[in-house]
Order: sequence, then structure tokens, then C-alpha cells
Amino acid sequence: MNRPVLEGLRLNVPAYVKHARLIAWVAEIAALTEASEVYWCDGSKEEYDRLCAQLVAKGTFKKLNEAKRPGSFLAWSDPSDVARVEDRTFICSEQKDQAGPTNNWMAPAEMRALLQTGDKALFRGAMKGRTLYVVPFSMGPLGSPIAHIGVELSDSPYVAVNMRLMTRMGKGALEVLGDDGEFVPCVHTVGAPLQPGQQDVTWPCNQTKYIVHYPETREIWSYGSGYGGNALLGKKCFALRIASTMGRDQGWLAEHMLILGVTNPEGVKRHVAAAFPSACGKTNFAMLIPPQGFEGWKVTTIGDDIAWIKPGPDGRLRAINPEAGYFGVAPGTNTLTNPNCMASLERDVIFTNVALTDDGDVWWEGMTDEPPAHLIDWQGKDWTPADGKIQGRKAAHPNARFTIAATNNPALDAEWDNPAGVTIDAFIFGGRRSTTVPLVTQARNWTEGVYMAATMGSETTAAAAGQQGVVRRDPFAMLPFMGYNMSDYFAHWLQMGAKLGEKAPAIFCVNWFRKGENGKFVWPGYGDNMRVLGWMLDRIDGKAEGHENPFGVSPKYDEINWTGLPFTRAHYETVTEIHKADWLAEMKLHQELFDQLALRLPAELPATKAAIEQRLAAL
Ligand code: SAT
Ligand code: MN
Repeated sequence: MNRPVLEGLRLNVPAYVKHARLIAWVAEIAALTEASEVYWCDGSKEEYDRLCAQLVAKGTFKKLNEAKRPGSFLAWSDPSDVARVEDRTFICSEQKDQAGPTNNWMAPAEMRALLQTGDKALFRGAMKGRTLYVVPFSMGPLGSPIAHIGVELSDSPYVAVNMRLMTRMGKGALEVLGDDGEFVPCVHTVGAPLQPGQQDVTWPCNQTKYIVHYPETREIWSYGSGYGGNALLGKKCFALRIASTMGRDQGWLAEHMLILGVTNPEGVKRHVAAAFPSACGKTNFAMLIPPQGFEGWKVTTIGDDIAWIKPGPDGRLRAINPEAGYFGVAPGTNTLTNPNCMASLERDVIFTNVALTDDGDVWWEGMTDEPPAHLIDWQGKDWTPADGKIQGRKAAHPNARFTIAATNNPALDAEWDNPAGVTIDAFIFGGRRSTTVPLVTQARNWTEGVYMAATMGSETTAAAAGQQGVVRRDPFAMLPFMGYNMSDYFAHWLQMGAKLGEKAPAIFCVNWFRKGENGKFVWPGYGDNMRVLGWMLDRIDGKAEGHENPFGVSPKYDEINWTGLPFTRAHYETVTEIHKADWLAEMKLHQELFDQLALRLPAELPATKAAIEQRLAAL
């Protein structure tokens, strides 16, 4: 085997690596970025512990109190690098209309000049003074027919250790790859080369950021950020943007969906996949504990963020979670809203941008009613409750996160690692809407369901940089994650439905976030979402009649199990009422989306809209 040795740089290829193309690519990127060293991750616990210890020595990680939070660390990012950067995210397909009007686009040759080939290309010398970590990973159970392999080359040890929790990372993935297997190449740099003798900072990054995807060649290049989906390239970049294009070409779906199992007291188990935008409660829904009135019911987690879905041998859809861990939002999480999550966070956690307590533990807004008397906030400054109350200064960043292995979750589904996946009985789509959209509606057919998902709106959250709380269209909760033309994606969904026929899952649209006149959420949410889920299962089993409205079928008040929840008919009215004026305004927003996507929009969608408008007019 040819093991190239670059001038002055050893590639350090371990004996077990037999993939010539992989080795050649690592050599090429090491040369381009002028990394000072190359390290191949094997994914072992020893390696994880060693890298974490190095991060502690560098000051990137603080080791948390071993008695209170064993095996856990806290990282604080640069204040400019705290969320996904949607305006710096590009889909560089050969043709602009392949990326479509909802994506940033640049011609591949132009982008490559900027990043790789030009004299001042950003990746040239970008890893000077840093180690290049070779991070092989499998998205999906090792060897699953639904899984795919990626290799991330990153100069961030923070990325390497997070990838070990978030994916099946290391030797196992390389074994699946063999000596000639296909992999998605992912190149990542924080964009902060070090001159000889230059002191490093604890969170290196660059003000300039590029998160770039080449769908035709299935490559990812990420520059300048070390945070979350910008840097952990298996997640949004591969498992959604690149995988969505693979799904279009190969007849499957890559979706921004949690997957949960729900078992009734008779032991009958169903599976649902639910799409919500970032920071709208996917992790909470996936870990839900059934409330009073649902004794003997059990909800189990297969995934909390992403689903890869393919038709199985019986013609029904089967889904896997391509990830192996959770990168969840910390603020708002507590023992009442999500006890399973709090239990998952007891040990072996990497926290990012939460606050540090005086006894070496963590705190975030919403963890307890009363904040501790003193904290160090996510920017390393002293914080007391008065800072929160008087100045509104947050101790934890609103997009503060935890990274944990899925195996930390006490509600982990027994099938979560099954290479064949689980059969999907229903899809749920939900946005964050303080008005207009009712608690739950079932689509009368697949096309109506695709319409609901396509026209979904949601108020923006801290998960992405930019203004918060503004309603935007977020089709299928995929707006920031679509790897190709949104209209073609709608068409792909319609085609999948036609292929599935009678075997297609039911489709529901939900809104947990409607507010009353006092500006407070009316629906209690969290565990009580089980009541809505229960109605959906009744619908699937033909046990609930519901009633028709212009958009589909909604529950009658009495069809929901209210045991243990004082939720009156008047409350119910507040979260289910359809205001004609609101909906006439909403339909205009649907039209704006359709105008934007007009060029390749499937005719079924405007036709569905016209039918809804007719029914609305008759209200
Ligand atoms: O993209 S991230 O993984 O940083 C979080 C999200 O938006 O879901
Ligand atoms: Mn997400």
C-alpha cells in the first residue's frame, strides 16, 4: 500500500486503514490546509478521555464536579459563534435552479476558487499550527442498508469528541468502509491558523463563515465556525442537506424528524415521525412521559432530530435515526418538562454555553424556579439573579446545548439501533405559532398532508443566528436543511405517496404553542402532548370520528382523554378555534411561498389551496 509522506508531515495512517482513496484525500487536505499533524480517531473511550483531558488543559473544557456531574464538561464558545448561520450556508449545485429559490447558491467553480483553489483560498494554510483529526463515522447503525458513511477532517478536537457521542465514530465505520467503500467527504476548519509561538484562544473561530455543500459530488466544506450544525458535519450538512439529495435520486426521504415508539397497555406498539423546526421541542416530544390518564402507556425514543426513511420489503415506510446521540437545547429543560432528559444529563455530558455554578455544576434558565445566588454566565462573567431580573441578562445562551450519547436516555427504544429501522404509522408536522393554527388536524389524504407540511409556518428561534419570533414559512421544518429545489422536494413527497398508496402513513399537523389573550401558552404541552398523540392513534385505529374543518379532521372535545388535566371546553376552544380572518391572511402567506416556488411547484398544491379556500369561504 502506498502511504504518502508529505514533506515535513507524516500522515500517521494506522495499519488498519486500507482505503487508498481515503488516504490520498487526507494527504491532499493536509497539504492544502498545512495542518501541523494528522491524527486518525479510532473512536475508543481511551481516546475520548485523552482528547477531553487535552481540551481541559487548553481551557476549552472545564471539568465539572465529578461528584455532581460525573464524566462531564462545559465549553463556552466565542460570543460570535453560538448558532447555525443560515445566511452563510450554501448549496453549490451546478445549476442555480437545482438549489432553488430558498437556498443560497454560488457556482461550484466560483466557490471552489474561494475556498480551495484560488491564491487566497480560505482553506489554504487554515490549519497551520493545528492537528487535523480524521473522524470516520457511520450515519445509522453500522452496516445497515439504510446507513451511509462519512469522514470529517477537522482541526477541532471539540468536534472530534462531540462526533464520538453524536455518531458511530471510529474504527467500526472504517471497517464498514473496507478498502474501497463510498464515503461523504466533509472538511471542517475553525479558520484560525496559529503562527509559530502564537498562544491559542479557548474557542478558535473566524468572523468569516462558509457552510458549503456540493450536492452533485456529495462534498461538505465548512469554514470559520466551531458550533453545532455548522461544525458537526454528520448532522444537518450530511444527514439532511446531502442526504436529501441522495433520497431524491434513490427514492427515500431524509427528514428533520424525531422518531418515537408508543406502546399501549395491551402491548401494541406504533411508531410516529414528527417534524418541527429547531428548538420547538422535538427532544421533549421524543422523550415524553405519558401523564395521568395514560397509565400503562409507554413512549420510547428512536431519534430526536433526524430520520432516514425508506420503503421496506412490505411496502411500508421504515425509519432509522442516523445519529447516535442528541445535541439538544438546554434552556427550559427541567424535571417537570422533561424528566427523561434530566436523567440523561446526569453523567457523561458535554455542555456548551450553559452557566457554571459555584460548586462546579451547570445551570440554565428554566432548570429551577429559583436561580442559584451566584453563577458564572456563558461568557465567563459573574451573574446574580438581579442581572437576570433587572437587566434581562441570560446566564445561559438561549441556544445553549448538551451533547449526550443516545444510550444515556432511560427512554431509549429497544429498536433504536436496529439496522432495519421501525415501521412508521404516522407523520406529524408542527410549527411554533402563537395564533391561527389549531392544536391538531389530520389531513384527509396524502396530498392534503403534503400541503400542510409544505405551507407550515413557524416563529424563528435562537437555534439560528438572526431575528427571533418572526413567522416564516418553514416547509416540512426543512427550510434551513434542504439540499435541493424545494418544489422538487414537494414533488418527491407526492411521488412517494403515490408509490405507497394504501400503505402510506397518516399525516397530522399540530401546534402546541397557541397563546391566550394574556400572552401565555394555553396548551400545557410536554407530557400532555400524549393526549393529542392518543387521539391520533385512535384515528389510525378507526376509534375516533373527529369533525371536518376546511383543512382536515380535528378532534371533538370528548374524543381526547382529559383525565388528570383541568382543561375546559373554553380552553379547548382557544387552542382549536379557526378564525376566518386569520386564515384568510394565512392563505396569503401560503400564496407568497407558492409565488416564490412557482417555477417547478407541483400543480397538486395550488389545487389543494383552491379547495381549502372554497371551504374557508363557506365558513
Ligand atoms: O443545527 S444544530 O445542530 O446546531 C441545531 C439545530 O438547529 O437543530
Ligand atoms: Mn434539528
